[in-house]
Amino acid sequence: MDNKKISEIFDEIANMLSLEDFPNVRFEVRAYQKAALMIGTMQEPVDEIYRKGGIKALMELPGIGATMSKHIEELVNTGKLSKYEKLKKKYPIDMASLTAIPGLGAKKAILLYRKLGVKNKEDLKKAIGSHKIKELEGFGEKSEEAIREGLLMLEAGSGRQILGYVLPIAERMVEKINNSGLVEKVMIAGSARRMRETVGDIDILAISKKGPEVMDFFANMEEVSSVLQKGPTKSSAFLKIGLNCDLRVLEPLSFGAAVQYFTGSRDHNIQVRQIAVNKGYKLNEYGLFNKSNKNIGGASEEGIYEKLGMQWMPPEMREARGEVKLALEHKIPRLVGLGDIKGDLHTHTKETDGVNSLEEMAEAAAKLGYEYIATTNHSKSERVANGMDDKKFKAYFKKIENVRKSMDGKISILYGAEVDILKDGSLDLEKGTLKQMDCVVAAVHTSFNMSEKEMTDRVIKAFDSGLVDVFAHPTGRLIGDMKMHKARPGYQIDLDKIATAAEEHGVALEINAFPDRTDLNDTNIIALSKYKVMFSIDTDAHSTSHLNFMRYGVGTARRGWLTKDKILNSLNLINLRKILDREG
Ligand code: DGT
Ligand code: CA
Ligand code: CA
Repeated sequence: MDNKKISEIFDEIANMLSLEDFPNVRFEVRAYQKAALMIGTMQEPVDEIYRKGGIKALMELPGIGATMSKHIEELVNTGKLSKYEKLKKKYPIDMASLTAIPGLGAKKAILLYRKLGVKNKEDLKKAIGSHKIKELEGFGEKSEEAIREGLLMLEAGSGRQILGYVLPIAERMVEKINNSGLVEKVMIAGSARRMRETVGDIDILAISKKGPEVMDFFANMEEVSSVLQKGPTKSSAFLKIGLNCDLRVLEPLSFGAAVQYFTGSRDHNIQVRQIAVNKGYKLNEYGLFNKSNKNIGGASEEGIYEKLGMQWMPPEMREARGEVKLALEHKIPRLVGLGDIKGDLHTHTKETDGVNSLEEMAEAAAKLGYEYIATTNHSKSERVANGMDDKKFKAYFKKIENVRKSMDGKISILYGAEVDILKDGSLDLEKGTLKQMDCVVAAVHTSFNMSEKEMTDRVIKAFDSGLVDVFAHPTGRLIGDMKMHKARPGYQIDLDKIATAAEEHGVALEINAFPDRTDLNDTNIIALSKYKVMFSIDTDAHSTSHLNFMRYGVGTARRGWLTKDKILNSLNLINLRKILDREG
């Protein structure tokens, strides 16, 4: 059973439990929500962790206690969970589908069930169609409209899935194919190799002399749900995660051309093919052919670009945004890489809505080779996230001092907050509290429905305080689909004005690496690269395992062509401090 399914079951249990009335039900709901979040955002499959290390290994996972471990065991072994089945009998509602709709939470879904008998999306559509929802107490016209729009938004969803969910699965499949001993080489191509924020299908390429055996192996992989097409050189399967996967087996001499072709993007390929035509060559997925129709392509993609007089470029750049011209001029920049990242400036702990302690977060960051980590918990307005007031921050500061000592120089801990930018542009903590901090991350979490001008002014007013170091997830949009968040369009904001003000005040704009945010995204970054503003690539980790999301932020930065000198957290601590310590 894959992580997504387990996570969904825990989430549904949480939803159904929240309707129950017994002492401490809130804590139990919270435990299921936490477990759902942890498993839904984990990069390793829990069923494998259980099979390898049993209950003990499960209990070591952040946010997973004894009860949850037993539940996972039951799910992996029997495919079912008795607690879940019992609750489902009591509340026969398709909560997962209903609560996935933006604008519809568990409480409202239950009310709709009780009052109108709405059990699933079909029933909901009927209720909307007959305008019965707005008549209900606690709903009204606005609420009905919000649900209707949410439903439309969800159904318009393209069937694409987020990279942070797909890539680890694709990588595991590649590893298994590699370990089969049947292939000489195997790799991921397509949008996943280009680190696009969502993936439509997975493309895998292999070199092998044993095509039919490779395809048998592929067809029998546990990730595969059904085989759609099976031939000696190309097979397609529908995966259990709900995406297709294409596997192609190639000759060594065609591999370079195939890698180039299937990495894409399509628009990039069209431009590259034109370069080949101009040289009197023919380029397709089988090779690069000269005038006498000889394949001069070879095994590597570098070879293809070289023979076309082009510099090789990172896959993230291949979106037909001017990279072909740069490659012809041999001016491809050296993009920022994961190895350039020296720390994470936006992380949470269990003091608010995270699951790990500061010690655990700092240890995990040190293991990643970081020089520093900023601990940036929510401020008081974020009540659902258990945000802290000034007094709590001051107490937390003392705690940081102790953890700093216990870290014994392994890593530096920067004291910070993710402070809310309130509706009027003021910050949710006192000036004195914020001044004491090393790194102030500011964010908009409320009143999304302002006009573009109001929102832009609100944020710039916060910058004017001179206290903000990083502006978190600048557009507020959410792709959704990763249990942490529901899909949501961003608020209206003028990013050009924001970048100008950020430049003036020395505020870095965040590239939030949490896979269902990726905010700023690639197109935002490209649009803003004309400004001198710095970017901060942060994970927004709510657990130690989320610190590994950094690669999605780096991928996004690379898709926006960013070089290291534009990245705040590529600076070493001494240089970072010079920027953070400036007086506002
Ligand atoms: P996806 O799957 O929608 O996330 O995006 P891709 O880029 O992985 O697209 P996919 O899987 O349809 O095809 C993989 C690559 O194969 C694509 O990036 C470029 C290449 N390709 C596919 N169809 C065409 C085409 O009609 N013309 C050209 N030049 N290349 C194509
Ligand atoms: Ca694809
Ligand atoms: Ca494909």
